[in-house]
Amino acid sequence: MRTTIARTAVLVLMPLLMAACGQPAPAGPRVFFVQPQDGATVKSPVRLEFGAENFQIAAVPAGTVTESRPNMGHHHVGVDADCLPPGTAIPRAAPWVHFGDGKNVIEMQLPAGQHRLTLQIGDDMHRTQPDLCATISVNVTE
Ligand SMILES: [Cu+2]
Repeated sequence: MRTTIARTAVLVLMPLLMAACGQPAPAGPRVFFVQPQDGATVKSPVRLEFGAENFQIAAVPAGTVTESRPNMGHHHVGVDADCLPPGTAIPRAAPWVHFGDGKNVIEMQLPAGQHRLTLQIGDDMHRTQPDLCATISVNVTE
């Protein structure tokens, strides 16, 4: 009797659970390191590769840019830097590197030791966007 009730419950609940799982919440934009992995031990020069989802990576238009295109931007890497708050103009100076050409890869020279790498999206005006930042740690060996 108890088994029957349990089986019935499973038969009734499973389709509901599967239906719930089959409909993922709408995914927001995301930026991440394709490589290296967080916590990796790497040799300099270190190949950094960036990925983005639900957000378009594009080169900054040529000439004077006075406004940003929506949902579009480029990568920036800060060495031993933290995520800047949304709406901040990313400095055009160390420790930040701009990828205004739309690239998503670089061979970066890093001194040996533990480093924090922050990947942050900036729009055409190089301003940070909400939730579009990721930080990893790497251990660079000689
Ligand atoms: Cu920039």
